[in-house]
Amino acid sequence: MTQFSPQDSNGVSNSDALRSHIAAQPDLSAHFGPDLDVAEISEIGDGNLNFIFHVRTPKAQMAIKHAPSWSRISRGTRALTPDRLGFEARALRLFRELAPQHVPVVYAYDAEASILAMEFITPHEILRKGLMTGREYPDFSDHISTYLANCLFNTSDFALKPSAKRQLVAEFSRNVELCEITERLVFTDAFVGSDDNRWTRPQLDAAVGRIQSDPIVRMRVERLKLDFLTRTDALLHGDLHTGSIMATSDETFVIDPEFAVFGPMGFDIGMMIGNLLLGFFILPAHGGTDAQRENILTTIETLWEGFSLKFAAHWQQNRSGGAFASANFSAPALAGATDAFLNGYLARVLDHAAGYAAVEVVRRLIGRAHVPEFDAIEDEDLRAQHEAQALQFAHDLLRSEEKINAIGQITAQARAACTA
Ligand code: SR1
Ligand code: MG
Repeated sequence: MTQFSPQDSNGVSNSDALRSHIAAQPDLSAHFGPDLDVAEISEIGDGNLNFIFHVRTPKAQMAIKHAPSWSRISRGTRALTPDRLGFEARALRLFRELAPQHVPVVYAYDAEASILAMEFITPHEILRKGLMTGREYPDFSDHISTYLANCLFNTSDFALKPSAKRQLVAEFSRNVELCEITERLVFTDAFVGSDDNRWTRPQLDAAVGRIQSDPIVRMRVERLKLDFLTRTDALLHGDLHTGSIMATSDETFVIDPEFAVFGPMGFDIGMMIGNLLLGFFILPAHGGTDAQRENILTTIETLWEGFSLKFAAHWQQNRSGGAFASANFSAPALAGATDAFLNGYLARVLDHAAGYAAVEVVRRLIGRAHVPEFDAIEDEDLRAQHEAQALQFAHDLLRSEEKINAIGQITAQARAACTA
């Protein structure tokens, strides 16, 4: 085993170390053959935790992810288990089996070196960046709803036998350090308060104070957090934001599931919707048109509609798990009750998703980990104007006593928040 450190804590990359490491791994070097000596290696990651290297020769290329024993955002000062990459490798392989068109191939995972070698997705770009420039993705909602329905249904008790499900739950329950980040950054710090928080000051001070001192919001977020901690509906991606998606107008890949854990289905769906909404709120500051904004709302609506239809199709055709006996369908006394059960289940997922979407909007604007589409706006008053609209939207959604039972309620509230 070669000792491997492609990047030191000061951010200086070491391509030669990576080249030597690949050369010493037959399954990796076989991809490149003798061209490995002339392979171009560049660090292309822009995430908070890891480094991504693009290794390419004229004949082959791959993405190599390295997880150091600290987080990138901390520049080496905050320790973080490199085991996170093992959970990512395992989740990627599982999700690839369930949604092959939307998950990259894993070539190799080396736990000792903390290296994950994957298919290099090209010419796709990070969805967050594309949306920021007003690019449209007409098939995205179809793709992501397929990914979500396939992965969530097929890792749930509707598809898995209890013994298999419990083993998977136990396996991913060990992803404790990354879950702790979510528990703290998503559900706690932004709402309870933390020195790590940051927001556009003083413009947003009052809005932040209103959210953090609202007992209805605080208790709703506690309930959502409790559901995240205790429910094991399905294996979640765990960090499904628009920076975890690579897309062209006709292909979509979901990457980066290092936060994978069992949890409520609405968490992944809500994270996705929340991040699309962040793109919606900030688009005018990037010169986006009303039509482009409306397109993001349509994407959210068709994402949910596609998910519920595809989930229902799995429910009809692929129920092989421990939950919900097939005999229920042939019992005359239960006619209609089975549909009511599914509809009730999906209604709960949507209501959860609405809550998690609102939580995500808040924490990305006032917590520690912001999103680049807002941070890129240098004019603070302009940025704060759109942040305030997004915060008001999320605040109203979290306060609402009315259950969200149609996706149109969320998009209508987003539209209304921009005209209030
Ligand atoms: C310290 S990591 C901050 C955030 O980046 C990741 O993408 C997750 O969203 C996490 O909350
Ligand atoms: Mg990530």
